[in-house]
Amino acid sequence: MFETIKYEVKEGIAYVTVNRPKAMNALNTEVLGELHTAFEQVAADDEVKVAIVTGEGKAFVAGADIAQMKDLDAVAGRAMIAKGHSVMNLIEAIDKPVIAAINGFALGGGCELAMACDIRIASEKAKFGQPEVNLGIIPGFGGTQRLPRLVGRSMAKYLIMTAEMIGAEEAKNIGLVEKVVPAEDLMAECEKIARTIMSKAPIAISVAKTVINNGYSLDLRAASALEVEGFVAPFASEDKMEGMTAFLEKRPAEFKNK
Ligand code: CO8
Repeated sequence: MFETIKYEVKEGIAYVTVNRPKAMNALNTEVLGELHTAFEQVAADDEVKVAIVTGEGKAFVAGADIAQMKDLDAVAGRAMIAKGHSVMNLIEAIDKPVIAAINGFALGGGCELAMACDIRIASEKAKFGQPEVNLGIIPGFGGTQRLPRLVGRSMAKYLIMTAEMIGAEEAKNIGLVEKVVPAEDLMAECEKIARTIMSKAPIAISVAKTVINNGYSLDLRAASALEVEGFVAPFASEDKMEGMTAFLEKRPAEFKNK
């Protein structure tokens, strides 16, 4: 059903793999459209609890497709940017965690795709950068906004203005990724994290994601009000009763998503 990505669901995990290895998994309009459809499926499918997004071959995603972008005028460029933003915003908006398994180059739109995910795990072979200024443009899939929020304004300006490519360890040091693991352990580590998350109360996970994302750009008072509102749903759930009862009875909790 998909041409440029692979989509598979196994044991509660949706695997979304960008699959244009010959073009370093560059994001053209077709890939963006298919990613959008895939994440709509992630959102709609009750079997899916967590998604893992990765790239086929030696790149995670080496950016937007330069061959396609080259001949776009400003109007078409704006349309492509809107498509990119709708994918990144959808990943953030769905109430299930999305883990980026960054296997290789995460450049430009690829770094931006990773940044839209909730958790970033990098192979020690991964490389990161926002090289758009080399091409005479600026980041266009959220990089000017998400990168400063992750690594601070100064570091974001440094990376965007110099177009420097950094390795996985440095990405971890500046807060761009959470963990670096040997290449061969990347998927197992992401699956381990996914399973850990799946062992928690789903309602708590989804409300935590929503409150963190929606509150992040607000002032502290307004953001705290969001937490108060978000707190109520899991607090009134059967899973809250189960979680607290299980603790007091010294047994593992069995959550039922209720
Ligand atoms: N777009 C299109 N094709 C690409 C891209 C890309 N981003 N990256 C790599 N490719 C292609 C190459 O052209 C090459 O094709 P071919 O085999 O036909 O010559 C093939 O993939 C393999 O690439 P290389 O031979 O270059 O492989 P290397 O291992 O030597 O280098 C790199 C790998 C370092 C990843 C290198 O390919 C590279 O620098 N790629 C470009 C990275 C880049 O500049 N990314 C930013 C793009 S701009 C962007 O993402 C802006 C987002 C906002 C978009 C707004 C839309 C309007």
